Amino acid sequence: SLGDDVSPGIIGAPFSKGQPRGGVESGPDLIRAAGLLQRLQEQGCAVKDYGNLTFEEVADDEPVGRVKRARAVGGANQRLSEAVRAVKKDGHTSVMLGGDHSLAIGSIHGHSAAVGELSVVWVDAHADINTALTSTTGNIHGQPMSYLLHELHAKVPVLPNFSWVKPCVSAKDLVYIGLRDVDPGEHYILELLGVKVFSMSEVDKLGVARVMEETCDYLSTRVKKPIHLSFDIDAIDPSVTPATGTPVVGGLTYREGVYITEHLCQTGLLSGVDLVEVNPLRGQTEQDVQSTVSTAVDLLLGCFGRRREGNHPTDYRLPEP
Ligand code: 4U7
Ligand code: MN
Ligand code: MN
Ligand code: MN
Repeated sequence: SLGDDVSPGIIGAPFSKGQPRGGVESGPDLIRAAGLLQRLQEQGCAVKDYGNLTFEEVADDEPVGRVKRARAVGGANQRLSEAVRAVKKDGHTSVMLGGDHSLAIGSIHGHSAAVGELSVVWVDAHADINTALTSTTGNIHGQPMSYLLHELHAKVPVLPNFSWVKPCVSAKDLVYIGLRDVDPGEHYILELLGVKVFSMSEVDKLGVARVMEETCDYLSTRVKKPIHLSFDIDAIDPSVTPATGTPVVGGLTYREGVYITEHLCQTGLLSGVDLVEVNPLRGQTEQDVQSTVSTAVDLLLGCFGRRREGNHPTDYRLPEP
């Protein structure tokens, strides 16, 4: 069985200030309460829970230009970066439970600080590559990739509490899957940098199996780098995962989402995972929240060896009559 050779190290990041809606800070506890740790153990994973990070209150976090809560977001991500780095140094596959997607800054930065150059697979309805200056909302959860890419370094102002962030990802090592709500400035950046994008149109055209084949071919044409998967739950269709802050119609099916995680697991290169933007306060009913959270759990199980055909421990023996 898969699973016995990988050990997830779980970090909860109950942080919401990369966007305006409360509730997303409950994500880590909800995902744990849905049985993530037990389910990972049942499938043979030696899982370690590092608990939830705590974040300092920031007084007078006035907007910087249009950008909101820069000091809080910068401080939280600095803390997260250190935590992810430590989990990687302990030998785990890091699993960051958000929280909003601004947390990808610290998660990817810390992952890269521990292991060096990474491939990043970003599964999302959105590209989250606005710079502080192209963003029309000022919400940093729509900007994380801009702080991480070498190629955008000269276009990104240094916000307060962001001086520790050093770009650590190359545009050629980034693949997007599931895009369907991309701002004009973001679309310009993606084209300018030649970033590999499988929007929902490509998923429709090629099917998810070819998308994943092409994703892995593309990422492994040069050296095989450890993979960081940053999974925004809003990549999945809101009929399945409605409890999220920025839902967009026309998303991935549950099966397409799970297939992506199964495929990345089978590469043997998955080294860090983010699961972000689960917000129980954005669900209309209890069922909305349940469906969103249990999909998040299933995506994470797929990352760590769960196969829909079934699994069994390598030392499984039939009982003798
Ligand atoms: B998420 C947006 F303008 N692009 O920048 C922005 F449409 O982490 C949305 O993917 C960002 O959920 C969504 O605010 C961020 C907007
Ligand atoms: Mn999104
Ligand atoms: Mn996102
Ligand atoms: Mn969102």
